[in-house]
Amino acid sequence: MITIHHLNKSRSKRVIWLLEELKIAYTIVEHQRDSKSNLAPESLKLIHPLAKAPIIVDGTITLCESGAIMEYVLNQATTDKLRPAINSPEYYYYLEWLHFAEGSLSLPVITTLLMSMEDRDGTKPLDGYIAKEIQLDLSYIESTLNERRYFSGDNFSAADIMMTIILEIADNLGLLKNKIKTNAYLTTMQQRSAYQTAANYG
Ligand SMILES: N[C@@H](CCC(=O)N[C@@H](CS)C(=O)NCC(=O)O)C(=O)O
Repeated sequence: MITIHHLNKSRSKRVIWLLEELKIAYTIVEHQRDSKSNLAPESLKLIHPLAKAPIIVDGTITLCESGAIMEYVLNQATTDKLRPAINSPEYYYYLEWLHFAEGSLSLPVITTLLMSMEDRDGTKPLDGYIAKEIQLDLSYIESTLNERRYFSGDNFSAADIMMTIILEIADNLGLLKNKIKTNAYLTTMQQRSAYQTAANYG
């Protein structure tokens, strides 16, 4: 059975909602935000190194990222009613919006939220937040690449294409210093001939 690690006032509402729509059984483990920092508690870190909600655990699978979890849950469902048929025009609209929510919209919305908190109560949620988040993410990437050759395992996948391009920006900003595995991974990706064809376009 799927266990949802739920953080109050968080995106894990998406997962509960989806499971309810699909009438799939689940259990919830509740985690409470720290009353001062509003951040997730240590208990969430014990479940996944990123300590971000939602996280689900189902047998040997532990998964974070709400969009990935939506796909996981839909793959367990006996009906495909909440995901358009692959290759239909609606499927691609579906994919675009599924990724848009976290890939594009969330950055400006959450940044506005954090900035409004600064104005409201004089705290400085942005102070150190970005640097801390980057280190958290880059450490997670480094430890993943320490265990796996590619992001999804032994084989190159589209996930590597998605990750390489954003990691190059991080590298250009000097954020990958001391990230030995990540730097080696980037070099390997940049040696692929298809990458080089794409890079020739500037
Ligand atoms: N892109 C991630 C975002 C995860 C995320 O930032 N979750 C927030 C709650 S909505 C969180 O755990 N915040 C607590 C913290 O950063 O300590 C997703 O869609 O799951």
